Amino acid sequence: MPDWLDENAQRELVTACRDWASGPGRLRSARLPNGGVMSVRTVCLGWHWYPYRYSRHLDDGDGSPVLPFPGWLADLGRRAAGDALGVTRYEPDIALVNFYDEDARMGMHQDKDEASDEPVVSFSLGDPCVFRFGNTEHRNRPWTDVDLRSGDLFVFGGPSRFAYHGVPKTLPREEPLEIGLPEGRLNITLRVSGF
Ligand code: MD3
Ligand code: FE
Repeated sequence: MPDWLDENAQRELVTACRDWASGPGRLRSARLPNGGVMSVRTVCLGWHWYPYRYSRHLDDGDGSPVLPFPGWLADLGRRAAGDALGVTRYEPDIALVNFYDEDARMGMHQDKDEASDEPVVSFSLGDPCVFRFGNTEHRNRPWTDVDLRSGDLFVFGGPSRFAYHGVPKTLPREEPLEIGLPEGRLNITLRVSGF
């Protein structure tokens, strides 16, 4: 849903992301099982997240607390799921906040760490990107490339919930944004843990 978040809502989310990212939780570059390091930096609410599992403690041992998942964010997610899918019940309890600088990418993957098949709600802020929406069988074609822009809402329910997806690149801004994010892209996804 293009432009689902108005400029004020975008600015408020950016401010919240800055608080989550700069407080005791902070943004981290997750280490991949193959030894690589993700170019995207992430902070998680509700749980800590490692690729690819949720945890109550971080093994870099800096003692960061699990950040609370705020009620207002669940309310926003419920409105989003309602507008996109017509559902009235939606109780997300995990948020993954991803920050992309201009060189960051996310490889094709499925989101299978949650013990629930409830939809994933995604908000995009800042720089546009190419979002690659694949299939449920494997990480290869067929896929559809979609540009996501600041303010866009995307809800992935039903069979799409377990589709492979990724972000092959971010794009330069087409117009200046007055949302308090001078560069880069933020994506916030809301999930139901099922834990
Ligand atoms: C489709 N994030 O955090 S958001 C992720 O833009 C992730 O940061 C990307 O993939 C980003 O796991 C894409 C859109 C998204 C999120 C979850 C999905 C698409 C999805 C789960 C299932 C299918
Ligand atoms: Fe994902």
